[in-house]
Amino acid sequence: MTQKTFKSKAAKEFASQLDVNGDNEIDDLEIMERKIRLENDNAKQDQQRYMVWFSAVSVTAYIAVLMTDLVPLDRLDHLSSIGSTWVLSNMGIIGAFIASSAFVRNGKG
Ligand SMILES: [Ca+2]
Repeated sequence: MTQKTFKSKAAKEFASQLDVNGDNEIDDLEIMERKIRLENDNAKQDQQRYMVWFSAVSVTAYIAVLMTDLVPLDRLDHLSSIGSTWVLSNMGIIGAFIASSAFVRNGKG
């Protein structure tokens, strides 16, 4: 096995992050752990995007259905209290996602 050299400081820092146990060697287990961690982070971010899309689409559909004649006026009172909670909680999910994305993008997270 040949010794690898790193030309840039960023590459050296990245390699030092891969060396989890600090023995100055990057073995297969450390690379596999990094790969699994990246795959898990990617899956988690996909899940968050799906959740936000579901929230946005479901709130839009809820409001659209309320605007039609599908819901009789006498049933609207029953739906208004749970509907406002539904809309506000979903808007909270969307807002939290947007805020956390901006926070991470700005390099603070
Ligand atoms: Ca190591």
